[in-house]
Amino acid sequence: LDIINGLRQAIERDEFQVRFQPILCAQSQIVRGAELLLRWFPSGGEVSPAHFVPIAEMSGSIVPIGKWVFRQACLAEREWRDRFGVEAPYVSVNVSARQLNDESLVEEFRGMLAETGADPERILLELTETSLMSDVIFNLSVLHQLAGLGLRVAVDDFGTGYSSLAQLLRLPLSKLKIDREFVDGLDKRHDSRAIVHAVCSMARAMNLEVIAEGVENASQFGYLRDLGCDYVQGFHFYRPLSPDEFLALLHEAG
Ligand code: G
Ligand code: G
Ligand code: MN
Ligand code: NA
Repeated sequence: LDIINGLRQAIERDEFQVRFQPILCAQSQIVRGAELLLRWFPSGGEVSPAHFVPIAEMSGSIVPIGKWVFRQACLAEREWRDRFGVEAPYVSVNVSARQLNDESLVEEFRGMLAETGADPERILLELTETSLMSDVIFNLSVLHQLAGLGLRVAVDDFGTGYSSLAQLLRLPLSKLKIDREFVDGLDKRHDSRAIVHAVCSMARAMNLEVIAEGVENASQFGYLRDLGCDYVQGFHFYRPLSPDEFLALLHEAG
């Protein structure tokens, strides 16, 4: 109950912060994007999103929180592009299934894009495979409206759900994020290599780019590069960084 009420007041109390985890081109290892990850610091502590996001989804707070998060993504996109021009990284943002059921979502996103001057084509919405398949017909219409704003859509945690190829082909997708579980298995299990290989070939045939998340060592990275994965993200490269740390990294690289 404390957490539910706390989440309801967290925005006005200014308790949320964002982190950016760099996403690199697998070939050049240049930073091309970043995933925005939410952090909550209620008075005297920190609560992990793994704990509070499911509660926010259940209680409905994820709707206003998700709008706040999207606005942070817009502000970041605008700032990075002002500083770095065409070389600026794109920003990737997690969107919960619950947000898609909010009637005002599309208009609110449209408004925030206009207000901030963010480029929608450089904002990637990450939706989990499970949430995309939960209410397929309804989600299809919302996703097409979001894509109509110019926003990009990625399937997060790909490989853990049960989407059919036919369903995937109806979604306006740009990227697949292959789940950490398969990346983790790359240097241990033959079947993980087969799965990553199959996902990369399928994505290429569908004209989608593949991001591997949770890359923790050089051996996993080697497999991913050889298997034709486009982008990599994980502790082997960078942990989630504060906005200032991320900007410093971009300045160093530039
Ligand atoms: O950031 P990691 O640190 O611990 O995130 C844990 C989980 O919380 C992941 O499943 C991640 O997708 C989710 N998450 C992190 N930030 C956000 C956010 O802004 N919105 C939503 N819906 N989920 C988030
Ligand atoms: O579910 P989603 O993919 O949005 O989750 C992102 C989560 O993965 C965040 O909690 C982030 O901190 C975490 N993460 C990012 N890189 C790594 C990694 O290399 N290993 C592990 N175990 N977790 C990671
Ligand atoms: Mn994600
Ligand atoms: Na994921």
